[in-house]
Amino acid sequence: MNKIHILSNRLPYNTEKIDDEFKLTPSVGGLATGMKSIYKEYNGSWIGWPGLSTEQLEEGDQEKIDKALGKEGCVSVHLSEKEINDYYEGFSNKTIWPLFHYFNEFIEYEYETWKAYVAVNQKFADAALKVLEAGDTIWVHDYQLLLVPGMIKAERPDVIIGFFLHIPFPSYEVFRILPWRKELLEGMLGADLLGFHTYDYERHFFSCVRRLFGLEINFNQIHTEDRIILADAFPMGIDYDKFEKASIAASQKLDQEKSELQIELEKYFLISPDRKLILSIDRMDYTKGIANRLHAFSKFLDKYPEYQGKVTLVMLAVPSRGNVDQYMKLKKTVDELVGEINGKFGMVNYSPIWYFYRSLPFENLIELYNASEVALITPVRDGMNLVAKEYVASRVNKSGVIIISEMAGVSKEMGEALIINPNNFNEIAESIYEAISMPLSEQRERMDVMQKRLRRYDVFKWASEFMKALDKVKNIQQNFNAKKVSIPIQNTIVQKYSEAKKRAIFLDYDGTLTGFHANPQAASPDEEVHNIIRKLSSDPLNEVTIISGRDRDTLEKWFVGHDINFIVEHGVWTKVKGDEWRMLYQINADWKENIRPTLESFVDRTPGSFIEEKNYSLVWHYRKSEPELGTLRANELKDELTNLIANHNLEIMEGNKVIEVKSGGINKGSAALRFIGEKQFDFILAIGDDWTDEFMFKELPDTAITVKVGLVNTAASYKVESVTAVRRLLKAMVE
Ligand code: GDG
Repeated sequence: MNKIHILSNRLPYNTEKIDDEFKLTPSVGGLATGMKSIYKEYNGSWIGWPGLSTEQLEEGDQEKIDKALGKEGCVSVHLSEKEINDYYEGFSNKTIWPLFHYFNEFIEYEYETWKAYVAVNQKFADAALKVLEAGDTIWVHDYQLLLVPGMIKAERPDVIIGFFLHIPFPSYEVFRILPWRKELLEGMLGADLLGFHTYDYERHFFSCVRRLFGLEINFNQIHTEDRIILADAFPMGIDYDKFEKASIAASQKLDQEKSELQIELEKYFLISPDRKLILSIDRMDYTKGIANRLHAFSKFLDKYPEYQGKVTLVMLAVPSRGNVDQYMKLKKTVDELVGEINGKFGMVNYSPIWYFYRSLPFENLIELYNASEVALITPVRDGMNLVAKEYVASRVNKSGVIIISEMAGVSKEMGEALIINPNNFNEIAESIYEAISMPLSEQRERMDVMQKRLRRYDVFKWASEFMKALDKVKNIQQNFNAKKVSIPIQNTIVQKYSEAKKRAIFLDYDGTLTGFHANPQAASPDEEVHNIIRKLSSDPLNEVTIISGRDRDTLEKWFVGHDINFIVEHGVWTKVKGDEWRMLYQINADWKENIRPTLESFVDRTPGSFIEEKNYSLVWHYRKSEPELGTLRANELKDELTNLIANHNLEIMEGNKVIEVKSGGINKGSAALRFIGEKQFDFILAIGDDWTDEFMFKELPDTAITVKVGLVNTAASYKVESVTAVRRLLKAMVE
């Protein structure tokens, strides 16, 4: 069976040395839970750092750890203190983390930590390459390992790679700030499937891919030179059952089984039954909006003094990255704010805020979820936020209200929650009021809908949906490969070529013999193209034809001295070698004056676009425009043109970053057929890249070898991935 491996910064176990042996305790996080079901079921390995630096290990320890973890199917990547410091605490947490969470002022640009990030990513990739076998799949996780997909793909193009980002993907305007933006994106594009929590992150990613690499994106498929990459939103779920069961068990505990925390909680409510708890749980991180929450809570107590003495905020802040400057400052700010608010509103038997700066056992977490009538989740940025989902799953009696920041991914899935802007303290204060005064029936209605959804789309469903998408991308790529000109197919084509007695070869120019240029006039053939065409046309058995949408003057000038035929302007003009230019159809160009003003208005409104005028067509080019605006305007223009050309014998053709209006009834297909006429060719080859070439693929006889450049659906019998591959094929024929 083909295996599925998992790769993440940390392995799903904590390691502790007891009596010279290493004891493993499973991690309880959502990722560990979801992924364990996958890698064990599919017989794969989990590759990651075991959590102790090499300096913390004595001689022989590494082998012991490897052995203990090996039994659980884990492969350790050992890291030194310096590596952890530079790659993890440095580039991952001081550069990528603030950048992806829009904290530009916190970003550090250190060449040293970037180098370490590259080197450690390579270390992870190498560890993966050691275990990967043919047909295997690997699923890489999160922002610490953005380069790994590219590194694995470079060595093992056959392996299917998934990547999931657990934090937001920022907008292009923020992402572009980073000096190493292209490298990071290139690394991610090594994956075959990219998963994000929300559609917003996905579209930010697409926008970066378009702007930084100019790649084509169709729906959610990215077309690179040799692959199709899928990206999609997979909102991560939780182990719903686990929280529900734990919550039921907690509420059924006998007095002697109750935890200290539970006893304290019950005492609190004994003082007055209309007391209420508001809960917040997060890592102490500047992205979580902890200070915002405190300001808003203070505002609430000010505005609604009747709740002083009755409403308490239980705030669990788990220590995180405590040796980083910004985190130390944050801790200080939070400590001071808590002190201030407790000082201002506290009473002898009432503290407005219970503040825990530590992590609590799972059992206590559930008790807090159970006891709190409101959950207050206020991040200023958060990829998803699982605490919100855990709170909902734990509310077995369906009471409780959840307040969520619109900046957390989870808000997209929870329309029934009270959604707030974390910077609007007044709005948060009002939402707290609304939450604690919400009628029970409404609480239950809202909770019920959220629970049903979270139960359905739990962490196991999330993982299986991702796996399904990996299968889908595998199929898409296999379909592409089925038509791809592989070495054996190329050999067959060459064989047929050499056995043939009379050959017709139709070659499109832009995107086929040569790559695209921002300025179409700058795309003249290079020496390699001249050599190929010279060799092809010097064989007396060959009829070589350049078949293009370009105008005749340009092509004739570029190919002066070559003994070849031309079919240009999509078939309007033909020139058989040694003969004059001939117009195949009687057409006129009077219509141009009616269409030109429309195109000009689009040029004015779309910076970077321009009009190219050919004898019988007008072309609007937008390759140099800002990509999203260009695509948007192209759709608008098509729409306007469709109305304009009604009742005229005109056609709109959409090429690669161009929209062309031309006289109707003429296309490369009919022109190529006319050229063949009664001649008896025993080898016909046609190569082209855009949909104007599809006419040629469709109309040529079935025996013709038709080749599409690019990965999209086509009527051609074969595909190649690039201009380079076209040249490779032609060279193989002539050599
Ligand atoms: C990143 C993204 C995204 C917290 N305190 C205790 C404790 N926890 C558990 C919670 C929850 C988890 O930690 C926190 O998960 P979040 O999703 O809220 O946040 P991050 O740690 O920042 O995670 C985030 C996530 O990845 C998944 O993709 O949602 O946006 O930033 O499960 O229950 N658990 C225990 N004691 C604690 O004191 N036992």
